[in-house]
Amino acid sequence: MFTLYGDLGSGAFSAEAALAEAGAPYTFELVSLEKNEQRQPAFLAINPSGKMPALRLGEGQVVTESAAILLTIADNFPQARLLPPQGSPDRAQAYRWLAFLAGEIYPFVEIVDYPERFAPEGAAADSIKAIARARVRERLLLVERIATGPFILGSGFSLLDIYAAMFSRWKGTLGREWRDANLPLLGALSQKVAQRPAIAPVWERHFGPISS
Ligand SMILES: N[C@@H](CCC(=O)N[C@@H](CS)C(=O)NCC(=O)O)C(=O)O
Repeated sequence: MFTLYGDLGSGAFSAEAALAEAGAPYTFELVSLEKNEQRQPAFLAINPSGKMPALRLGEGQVVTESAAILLTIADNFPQARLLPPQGSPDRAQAYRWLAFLAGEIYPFVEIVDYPERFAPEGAAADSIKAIARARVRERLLLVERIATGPFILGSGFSLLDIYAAMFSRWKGTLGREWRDANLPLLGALSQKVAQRPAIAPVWERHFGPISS
């Protein structure tokens, strides 16, 4: 049994969708971002960096970092084929874009969500937020260009689709109007991800109906 810690609509979506797609047994422990519970001692004991998601494996060990969690789930459930075959060109592309989303985009989400953490005394948190949002948009547009469909990789559905769809749903980070006008392919991809039978209920809990 796995235990997933996180909030609805957060990075925990990607981990939960992967667990559901793999048919893994898991429980979901809610950690409220609104109540700042990720910074309380109970959660810091699970992930000292105060970030979600965190996944407790059956043996009790904890894995954090969303990309590491996704790869761990793929490793644990090879029959779910959450990644293209090992050694294939598409496997390399899956690693490439997972790393891009995790390393080049996710850190800017913290700046958009919590600009005051990055604004020294007197600095304008609003302009820092605007700059970070521009970087997220610019980089997600690179992912939009490769999402030619139906899935990002020619070999078919993978973890990358779950992860990219999640980033494109964060309308608070992207701005809903901008997202709808600029990410049509990621929008179509999100529909596909949201409609997968195992993921559909997870998507609904985290993001509501796909149209919103
Ligand atoms: N590098 C981390 C980033 C995770 C992250 O920033 N998660 C957000 C929620 S989507 C969070 O926990 N934010 C709370 C905070 O920064 O206090 C990962 O990939 O898991």
